[in-house]
Amino acid sequence: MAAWEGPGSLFLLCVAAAAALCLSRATAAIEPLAGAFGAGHGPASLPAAAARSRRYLLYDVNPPEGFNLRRDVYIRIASLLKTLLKNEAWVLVLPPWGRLYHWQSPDIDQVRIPWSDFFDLPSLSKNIPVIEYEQFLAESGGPFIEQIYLLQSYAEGWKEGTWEEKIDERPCVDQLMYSKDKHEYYRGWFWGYEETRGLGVSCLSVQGSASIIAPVLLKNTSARSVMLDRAENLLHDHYGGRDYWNTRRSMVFAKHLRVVGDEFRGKYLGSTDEMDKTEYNEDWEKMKVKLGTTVGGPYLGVHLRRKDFIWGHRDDVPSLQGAVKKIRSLMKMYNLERVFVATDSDELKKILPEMVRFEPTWEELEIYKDGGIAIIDQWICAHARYFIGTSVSTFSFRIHEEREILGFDPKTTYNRFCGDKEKNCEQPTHWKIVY
Ligand SMILES: Nc1nc2c(ncn2[C@@H]2O[C@H](COP(=O)(O)OP(=O)(O)OP(=O)(O)O)[C@@H](O)[C@H]2O)c(=O)[nH]1
Ligand SMILES: *[C@@H]1O[C@H](CO)[C@@H](O)[C@H](O)[C@H]1NC(C)=O
Repeated sequence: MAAWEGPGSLFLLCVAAAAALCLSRATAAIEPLAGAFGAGHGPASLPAAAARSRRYLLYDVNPPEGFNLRRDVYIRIASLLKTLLKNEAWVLVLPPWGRLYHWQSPDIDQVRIPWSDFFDLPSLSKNIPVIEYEQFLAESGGPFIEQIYLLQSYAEGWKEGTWEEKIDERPCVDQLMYSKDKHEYYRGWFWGYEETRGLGVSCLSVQGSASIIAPVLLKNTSARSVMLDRAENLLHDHYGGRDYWNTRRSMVFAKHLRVVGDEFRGKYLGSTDEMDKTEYNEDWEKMKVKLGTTVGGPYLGVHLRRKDFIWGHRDDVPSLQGAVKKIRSLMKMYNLERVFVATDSDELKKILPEMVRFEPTWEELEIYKDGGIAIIDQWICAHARYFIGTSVSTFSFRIHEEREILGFDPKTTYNRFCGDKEKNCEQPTHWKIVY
């Protein structure tokens, strides 16, 4: 109990009695704080009174989804948060990382990972107010989430040709991943925080973009903390628009990871920002490089996704020999002597011995974790003179965006390997950055 004592003394009184009642009374005191907490205010600058009255948005994503799709869901939720902020003071609670299917390195603890291990929090805060889960526990009064909405699609599906945005409370379609304990609290997977409990769970069928749920959060519930589970069911408010890019630009990688990537470039790839004349500003709001002006380091950047992609997307993924052939031809064409490869398999090295790879020591892996190593790989690929990725890999898509932000010529970015027998090898779409 000690973990959540303190500011939330009200909760202590409530636990034994009808908690939900106590909580709804507590939330009735919320005063609308319109304008008092717009985007741009870091959470640290909040006066205590405002911190007490703001509402908390939490979310989670379908467990099998990978790191890079989750980064995309963050952008959708950030857009929802901006909509909420037009009416009330809300803060986004960053869902701790962990238990991801791809993060399989043995013997390292990979749950309850805070966002600051991977991203620069002050940068995120310049876009929307965010706090880590631990801060939520400290300031909201305990490990309780008042209302959980499980998002699902409509049981009846949607009739072809009649797309409409809608949201309704509906019976849960799938078996609930939450179960009631003997105190009537909901237990479930809360990012590895076993003491966290939910007070209410209901299912919402949803078909539409993220902000469609804003009226529900503002009007249908007075819960102070609301979690949207299976948040990937919400679509983008406006994919590729200015708001999308602002959020994307605010997702600056944590400095310690960028530093490791930069040192590696300097040491093994003959590439530094000075030598490459790359303009970089840590402050994403000041980062606005004209497309096509960035040259990058003297190496080819490759992302070759293997593992589950070999059986998942057969036609559009090359054989190893096919990939090596393409790599060698690109090196020749762009007159590059070095090639950096980011990949989730060890197979390529055997037939491309000259390739450079970031191979962490055990200690590095323990510190940066699988997610951090993936980011270092992405950062190095993002600085290559020419990049080629894997078809429909969100890992590759995130590299495209990083290069778009850095100001590379789209021709050097939106490229992918073709399957050996692929007839119509369509190249990735250029999503032009909007400021
Ligand atoms: N370090 C490193 N990890 C990789 C690489 N490729 C894939 N991975 C790991 O495998 C995961 C791939 O899953 P995602 O991040 O979802 O990206 P994706 O390639 O689109 O895969 P799916 O979304 O599962 O279809 C990454 O998060 C990494 O953990 C790579 O080149 N380098
Ligand atoms: C929200 O409340 C309105 C008005 O009471 C109601 O019509 C609507 O169905 C509710 N929506 C959800 C998703 O519960």
